[in-house]
Amino acid sequence: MGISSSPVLRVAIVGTGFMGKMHAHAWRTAHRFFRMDAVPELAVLVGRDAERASDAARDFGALAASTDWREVVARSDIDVVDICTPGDTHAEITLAALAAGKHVLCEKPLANSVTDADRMVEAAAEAPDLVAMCGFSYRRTPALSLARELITAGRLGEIRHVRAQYLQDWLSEPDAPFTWRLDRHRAGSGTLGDIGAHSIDTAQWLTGERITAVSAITRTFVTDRPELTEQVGLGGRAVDGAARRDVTVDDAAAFTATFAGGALGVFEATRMATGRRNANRIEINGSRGSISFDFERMNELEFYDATDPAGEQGFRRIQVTEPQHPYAAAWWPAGHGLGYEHGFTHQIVDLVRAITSGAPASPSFAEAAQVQRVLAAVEDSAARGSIMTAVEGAPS
Ligand code: SOE
Repeated sequence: MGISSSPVLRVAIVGTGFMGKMHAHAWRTAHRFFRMDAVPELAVLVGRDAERASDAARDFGALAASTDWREVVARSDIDVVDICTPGDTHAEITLAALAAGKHVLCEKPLANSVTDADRMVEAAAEAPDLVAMCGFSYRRTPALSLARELITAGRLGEIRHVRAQYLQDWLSEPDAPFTWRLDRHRAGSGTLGDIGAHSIDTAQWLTGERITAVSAITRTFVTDRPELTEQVGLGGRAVDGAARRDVTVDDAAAFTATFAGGALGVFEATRMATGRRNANRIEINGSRGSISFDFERMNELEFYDATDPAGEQGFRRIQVTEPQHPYAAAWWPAGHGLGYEHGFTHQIVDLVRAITSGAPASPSFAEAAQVQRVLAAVEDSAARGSIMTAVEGAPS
């Protein structure tokens, strides 16, 4: 037994891309800043290409590399399977991992279809002793966690408006190369499922209300792109004259929404908002106040309290770095701030604590499947001329 007397939690990450790298960082960091009843060990990193998996294992701090996720998932010395692959593989890997008695963390969106999402929900329900969480990491940004505390405490009163935009621009260039995120078979959808899913989850989680119906428009502005030569970050490089491949997903989505409690929602998601690198924004207006958040200023939350004295009302900018703020006490002194990666570390902390305490993890697969139903309703509405479309299973 080393310095720590805590048991070891042996983790297998499947996927060596952006999310595999980010999750590895979170697994390496969580127990160094938060007290947990188990110490994660990054036992193996799985990738399709042997050389790339080996290099990534070295760089990400994994003890070993593999190209066979089925063999890894079946190993008796693995406790957690962390799925960081494109959506077309989520269901198959999850079902195998749960059947093998492994806890599962699965990146968002949960699946590429409601059918697959429901299969995953059912498998998780049949394994009540295992934890199954979906990686909507923005929930664990301290400012959004604080927003939820304010809303849950009634500080906004009756919720009337939800206004969410998720704006990126890494696909603005028509010759930004074709990647798996532009292939419907691999990704399930484009901007809608990639980043619109975050807005849908955040809105439902913050308000505690499900979206019940949507009216949507989707658009593909660039219909074909050059084949990728080298992956770099979210995109990559293509050689001059590379063959072009048809884009089979949306570049942008815009939709209105009704919520079960009567609120109205307006949503926009795009990866072609030139100049906006990662502007994940949400504003919620209630009868007693409002919150406003922009991830490009992720350590701040704007809060308007309509009960303030008339002459003192206005949006106050809260720096969410005080020790009493969610997760903040584990990090730096007030005012020093956190980054994108900290939400993923907080996600691992909450997952490990759910595993060691036996408490349910959130977002559960059932919550993530509800996001999947909204995604399906958005695509259905857009395909039928933006007709208002009910979200399957939502309260009418
Ligand atoms: C790409 O759009 C992406 O990496 C998303 O896939 C992530 O979920 C989001 O956190 C950042 O942007």
